[in-house]
Amino acid sequence: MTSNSVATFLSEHFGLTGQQISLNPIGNGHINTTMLLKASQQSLVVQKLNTDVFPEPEQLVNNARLIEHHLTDKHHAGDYDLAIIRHVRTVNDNFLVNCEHGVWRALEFIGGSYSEDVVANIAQAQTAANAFGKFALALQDFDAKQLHSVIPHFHDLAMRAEKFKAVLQHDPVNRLAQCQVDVDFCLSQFDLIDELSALDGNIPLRACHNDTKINNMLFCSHSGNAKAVIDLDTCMPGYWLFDFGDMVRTFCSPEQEDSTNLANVRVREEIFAAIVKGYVAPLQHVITEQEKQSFWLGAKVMPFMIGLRFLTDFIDGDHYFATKHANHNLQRAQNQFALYKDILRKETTLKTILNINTL
Ligand code: ADP
Ligand code: GN1
Ligand code: MG
Repeated sequence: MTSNSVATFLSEHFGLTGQQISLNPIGNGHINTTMLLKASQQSLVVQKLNTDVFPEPEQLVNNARLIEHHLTDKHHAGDYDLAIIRHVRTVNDNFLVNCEHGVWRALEFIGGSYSEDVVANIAQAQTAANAFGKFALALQDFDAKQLHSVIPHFHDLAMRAEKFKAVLQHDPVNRLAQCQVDVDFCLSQFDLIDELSALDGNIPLRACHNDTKINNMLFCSHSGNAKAVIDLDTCMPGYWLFDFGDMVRTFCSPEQEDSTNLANVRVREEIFAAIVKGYVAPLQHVITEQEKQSFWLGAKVMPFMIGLRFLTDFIDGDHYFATKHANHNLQRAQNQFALYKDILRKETTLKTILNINTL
């Protein structure tokens, strides 16, 4: 099937009509293939789901639709003011279509919007964190047990460490020698696992987004306000510290996640403060003291854990994350470890910022 025939196939299934149909990639996601399907009257975001990562695409869609319904009720009650990304039905009343090119779904396209890979300024960080906070608040009374665990143990550092050690044993593509320093560094950091397990039972399990990357926020092209929280694929029960930590991971550095300019990979403290302010404000009446205390650990753990996952995939031969070249996962991992080290260096300052802004 050519790209033209995929476009035709998808437009027929999702009921798009007209002569000029185009299909072009959008965004920088590492897992699914996300494209804009454009016809003269309408555009849709179409995604080829990565069925190695999400072997049960029906469960993924079910989860997202439950959340869509919940947010829609909140919206009608005046309790949620962001746009809600809805799945689009096929002409046969399904949400998924299969073709020789994979399993596809379509989402309503939100026009007049953009996303960022690097946070541009303090106001933008606060706006995005506030929107993720509103999203978390809206899901506060959602029964997280309804959600299928599409990737079990997703933010379980102990499981990630086990996978890492297993791949080290096999070194399947002989890459270990190339990254021994990074491997040794990772092996020296696993006390974090005990720090995390000490939290179990002390903080509530919440319905979490679990991928609060800055590029999973849509901003309004005119005002710069937050328009929608997107990419609900990994919404599952979890802890807010991970959503907080993933914002720190992806908002704070002035460099892209795969930048090799490690000298400039650092936490912008003013952006860190903006995340705390923006995220905690909507949650202030529901967040517990222990949860606030846990945010420091979230800020540390997320850059380390995602770095560990990139490094694991590098050693394993790049099966999980999409890569553009042979060292891509290694560069991403080294970038994340540089950020993690800067967070550790700035512990006193960042903890003070956290305390002042969560009083
Ligand atoms: P991925 O799994 O590839 O990360 P996302 O759902 O995050 O998929 O989408 C990738 C990018 O596509 C986003 O960063 C955003 O720029 C754009 N995008 C996604 N959904 C929409 C939408 N509903 N309307 C407009 N743009 C979107
Ligand atoms: C992946 O799909 P995307 O690019 O939004 C990954 C996240 C990582 C992120 C690192 C299902 O997110 O967990 O934090 O890359 N998603 C999955 O940038 O593994
Ligand atoms: Mg995304």
